Amino acid sequence: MKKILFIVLALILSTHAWANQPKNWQLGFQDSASQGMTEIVNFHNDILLPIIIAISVFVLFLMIYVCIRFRESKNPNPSKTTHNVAVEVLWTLIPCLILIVMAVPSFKILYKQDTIPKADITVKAIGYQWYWGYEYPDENILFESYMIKEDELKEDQPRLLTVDNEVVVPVNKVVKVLITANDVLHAWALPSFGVKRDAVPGRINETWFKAEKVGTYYGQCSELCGIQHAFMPITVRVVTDEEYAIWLTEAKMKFAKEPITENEYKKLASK
Ligand SMILES: [Cu+2]
Repeated sequence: MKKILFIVLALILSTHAWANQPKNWQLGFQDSASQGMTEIVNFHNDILLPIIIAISVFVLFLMIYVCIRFRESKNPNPSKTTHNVAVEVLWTLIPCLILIVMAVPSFKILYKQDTIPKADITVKAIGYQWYWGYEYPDENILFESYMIKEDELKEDQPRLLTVDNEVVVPVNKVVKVLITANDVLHAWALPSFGVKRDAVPGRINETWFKAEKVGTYYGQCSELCGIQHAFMPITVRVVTDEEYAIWLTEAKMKFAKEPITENEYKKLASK
């Protein structure tokens, strides 16, 4: 009995610790950690899923009914009807109405995500083949973030998702993310925050999130970008304000951008 209790407890605790990354045999979305993602999850669960289930059940019922009711032995002389105006109007109108019912809340969420509130922190993510570069433009910080190989992982570090330098942001603050790429198309995606934007060379896309829970969150490049597309994960660590201040001081020393020399400046200017 004690053993079973222990196993159950271990299972509960272990699923808790893994809450922000994909789980084995997972159904549905990863746990939400921002209001934006909560809205997406609710929209899916409360509006989309019931409609999808209703349509699937209805079509299945129709097919079974037709197979039984109009089988050859029961119905040897089939009807020659080819048109029925009432039915045709209905099967156009009803799907239209269903689409409108889905579109209204969908656009509401979409526009909300598209309007970036006043940002507390700005992070720029730059996609490279095959790693991410991060810049905190207001703090003069610039660093690269590479995946940790499987044989170098420490305990509790998830495979294919752990990086050497994580993005660190404070909890409950609006983080604006500027997203671009330096070579080919990539995409910066973080399921728990409901964030996914293409990283396009020569152009900057914007998005934002406000993480509501302290923790480590994992995402992956989500645009096929070459042979190592699967090996450029995104790790965001959400910390308290105090921890963020400490990290910032350390990061400023560790990742400070080299100031540009006068010679380099002249070279650039003459181009
Ligand atoms: Cu990529």
